[in-house]
Amino acid sequence: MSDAVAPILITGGAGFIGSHLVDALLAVGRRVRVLDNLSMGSRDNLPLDHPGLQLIVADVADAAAVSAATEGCAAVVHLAAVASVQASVDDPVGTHQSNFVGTLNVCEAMRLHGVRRVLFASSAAVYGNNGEGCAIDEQTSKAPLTPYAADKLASEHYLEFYQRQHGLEPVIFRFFNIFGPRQDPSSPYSGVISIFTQRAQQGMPIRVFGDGEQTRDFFYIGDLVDVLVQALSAPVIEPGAVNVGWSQAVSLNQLLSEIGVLLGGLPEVTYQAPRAGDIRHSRADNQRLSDRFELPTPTPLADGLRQLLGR
Ligand code: NAD
Ligand code: UD2
Repeated sequence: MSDAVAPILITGGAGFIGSHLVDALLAVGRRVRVLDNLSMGSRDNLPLDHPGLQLIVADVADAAAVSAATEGCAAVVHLAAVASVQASVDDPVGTHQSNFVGTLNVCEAMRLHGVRRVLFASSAAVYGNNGEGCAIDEQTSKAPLTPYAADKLASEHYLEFYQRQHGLEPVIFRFFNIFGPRQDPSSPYSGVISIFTQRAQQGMPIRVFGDGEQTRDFFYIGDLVDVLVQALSAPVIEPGAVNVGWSQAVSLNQLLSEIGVLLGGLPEVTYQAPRAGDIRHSRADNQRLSDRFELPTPTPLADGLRQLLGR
């Protein structure tokens, strides 16, 4: 089956990032197969009546299910993971099944079925606190501080082993802080933008952990999907992971100010103790990203927030 008609497998495709990628691929006529256990993702995120979409409700820790889903695919985008750092601290064994064994199952399935291109969602978490206060490049030494981060880094190493040993073509992305519609705000550990915008819209008090001067490198989901689609068909895969960020530091206080302007005000904002292990400044050096991909014009934070707030 030619690659042009073979489906793209997206593990975790019913989630925040995955479901936007599903939309983008269907829109250009690609067939998509989603494997997701719906532990966080939802059917509501997917156009289930679209003829080009197949949803397989299964666990990436189930090797047979991953193998069956991978057979006949042109490429894999491996997004499935328990994305909560806190969950990995509370249940390292359970989350390891999703966040590492899942990756190993994807590698094995691709080897078995001769599928070569795989995009992998790693995280800036692999850097720990290293590089804090300056732009973090991909050579920054790794210091995974949590089981979540350790599983992401281990997954990177296994993908690179399968590249050397079995000819896989992994594109490893280290996402900084992705935001946009469908990012689930329901957990205290959900993305800060999803939490702040939801609570501001509902007039519920907002809690800032720290003084609000901590900064993050926010990257809108539409811009990320643009890059992922390019990476699926890039003719050449160069070695080495790629940071995904705009190299722009935005503080939580700046974020709150932007939300306040868009909504015409904010609910009560309280400043509490910083979270244990919280990183104060996180900003990507994105030179490699811009060298390897045609970056879209960055979606300004205010525009991304408008999409979220429906304004
Ligand atoms: P998400 O929770 O919305 O998506 C993850 C999806 O994986 C969900 O649909 C969930 O149901 C599914 N899933 C979880 N465990 C599974 C399992 N065992 N088997 C099958 N499916 C399973 O989160 P997201 O923000 O879309 O994250 C996607 C990927 O990007 C994750 O790997 C996450 O670690 C990574 N990432 C995200 C960010 C960010 O800012 N959103 C930052 C760094 C890395
Ligand atoms: C993000 C990822 C994490 C990991 C890490 C790597 C998410 C949700 N988190 O963690 O998985 O990849 O990046 O660097 O994708 N905050 C508040 N109030 C709230 C919620 C958050 O003050 O109600 C603060 C929080 O303490 C932190 C900042 O906002 O200082 C950002 O928190 P986050 O969880 O959105 O993202 P981060 O960078 O801590």
